[in-house]
Amino acid sequence: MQPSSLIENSEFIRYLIHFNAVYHKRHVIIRPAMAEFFSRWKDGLTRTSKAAFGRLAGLLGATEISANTWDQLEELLIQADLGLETTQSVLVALKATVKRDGLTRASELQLVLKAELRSRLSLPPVLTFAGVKPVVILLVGVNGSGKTTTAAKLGQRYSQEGKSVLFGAADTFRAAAVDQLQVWGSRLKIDVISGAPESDPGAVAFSAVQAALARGVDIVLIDTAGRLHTRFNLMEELKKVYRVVGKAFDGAPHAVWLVLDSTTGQNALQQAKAFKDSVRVSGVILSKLDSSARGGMAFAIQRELGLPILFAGLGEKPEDLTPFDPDAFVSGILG
Ligand SMILES: Nc1nc2c(ncn2[C@@H]2O[C@H](COP(=O)(O)OP(=O)(O)OP(=O)(O)O)[C@@H](O)[C@H]2O)c(=O)[nH]1
Ligand SMILES: [Mg+2]
Repeated sequence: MQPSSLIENSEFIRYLIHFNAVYHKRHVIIRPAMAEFFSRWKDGLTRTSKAAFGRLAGLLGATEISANTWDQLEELLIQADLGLETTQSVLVALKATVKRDGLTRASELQLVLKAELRSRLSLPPVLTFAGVKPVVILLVGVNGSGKTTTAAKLGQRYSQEGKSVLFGAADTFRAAAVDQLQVWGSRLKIDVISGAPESDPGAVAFSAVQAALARGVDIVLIDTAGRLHTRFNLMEELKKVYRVVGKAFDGAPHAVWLVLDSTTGQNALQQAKAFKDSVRVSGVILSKLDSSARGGMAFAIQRELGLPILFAGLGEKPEDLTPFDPDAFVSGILG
């Protein structure tokens, strides 16, 4: 996505995109060393890389570029879950570059492909929360996508940055959901605001924001129940949570982050469209990239939804969340 279309995403931008030097400094301190950082991405993306791009070296060997090269490349990109539309558009762009630069050898395609894929991913906006307190972040997504784990990961990340954090356990649907967040809360020393089982999730979210206001907390992470994007009533319930949070604190939620399970591949696009239609989704978190062979869906997310990918989940532990890095991602999947 181009910066201009990011800027159109105005509500989100109002609070979150701000190139702030202080944040950059902190960010660098908590980031692992560069080599470790890249190897983490590489390890995390092994499955996608092996499943789809493993054949790339063989395909782009010493031969001349032929119709067969294009057919095989097409097959490979579809297999990597780039989706039909994105695959076609990548191929059109590659053919144009090959023609323009007079390339004839298949081996020369590797770099062109890398550059083309990289150009389709944008750097995540740098997130700062200057002037907003508390920043209210709603985590949404289908069942089991990784919302609660992501809440824990974000909680740890923001705590380490020196921010005070509060969890709102607005998943009142699943009996064990509150316990799960409470376990994370006690491990990470983050308080959890919860309600009675089967109570109204909007009421819990409201209480969490009120508690954060009263306590002067910096960030409230509201975990919501997993819901199928096709279930009308559940999506209406989510809209209500969104509205109620706004009543507790004007302007909230300041971010709605959709947690997408990378292993679902192209189906994640349908989910994302439905969530985007219901609540103002401002960014995507790709969870489980480490156990996915379908990481190529990231390209379609950016192309078709115009949503920034903010973070990637590369494991189950709280430290296994990293800001989305397009360079590391492309290098990782190309192996
Ligand atoms: N490998 C891996 N596993 C993950 C990641 N994120 C979450 N998981 C696992 O995925 C499973 C589901 O995670 P949850 O955080 O409970 O998902 P959820 O969206 O809160 O689920 P519901 O509340 O039931 O909708 C758990 O076993 C997590 O440990 C990730 O980035 N990598
Ligand atoms: Mg959950």
